[in-house]
Amino acid sequence: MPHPMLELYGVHRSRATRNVWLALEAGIDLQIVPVELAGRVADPLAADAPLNTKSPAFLAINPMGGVPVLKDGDLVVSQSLAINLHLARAYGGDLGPRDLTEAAQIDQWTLFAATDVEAHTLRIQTLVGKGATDDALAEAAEKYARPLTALEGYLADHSYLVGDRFTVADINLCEILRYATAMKGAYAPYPATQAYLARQQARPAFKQMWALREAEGRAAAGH
Ligand SMILES: N[C@@H](CCC(=O)N[C@@H](CS)C(=O)NCC(=O)O)C(=O)O
Repeated sequence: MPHPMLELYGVHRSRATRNVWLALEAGIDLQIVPVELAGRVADPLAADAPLNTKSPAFLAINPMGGVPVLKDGDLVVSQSLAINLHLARAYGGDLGPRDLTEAAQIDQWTLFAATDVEAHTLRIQTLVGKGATDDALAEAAEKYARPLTALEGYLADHSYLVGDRFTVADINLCEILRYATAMKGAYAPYPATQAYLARQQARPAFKQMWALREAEGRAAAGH
């Protein structure tokens, strides 16, 4: 679908993955403007530092100092999930809502992901990264059980979250569920959720997004 020039400030190794996945699903041409995470830059405020999340020029665009940020003409949108909702509605065809009912359902699942799931999955990912004990991981998994049990019940008889088709709601939730896969067997007690996530991650656009992310990681590591 023809659309105006869309610029996404960020890097593939960030929450921009969810926007890149959606863009690849919808055939949206998203130009990446590289903005590195400050924590990955030796001296983020040095004169020769690459544009990063602490650069004054980037803070002028997003005072929160977080990527991604979308520029769509004069419209500047931060918050990765809001960016996806906008892209889906404006340029995503059936990835977006067909009516107000679907719009409410997409919002519901997106906010479920942001407010009921993300803190748990990020915590689990961080604990795994720090080499936490099995006990600490089990405790984090236990705290994650409530939203997962609710989701498992829904997915037991739904293939997708909204409208019996793949939508932006699935991208928004799956990218947030993904963090907890750092913990081996995190979704094993939730077979419908595990199978749902595996199905979405088998989509060509997800794999393309992941390849871009890995290529960026290799380039950053200097090989
Ligand atoms: N809720 C925001 C979070 C944005 C955010 O914190 N992004 C991280 C990268 S995923 C970041 O830019 N961190 C700043 C930094 O590390 O300097 C969103 O979903 O866009």
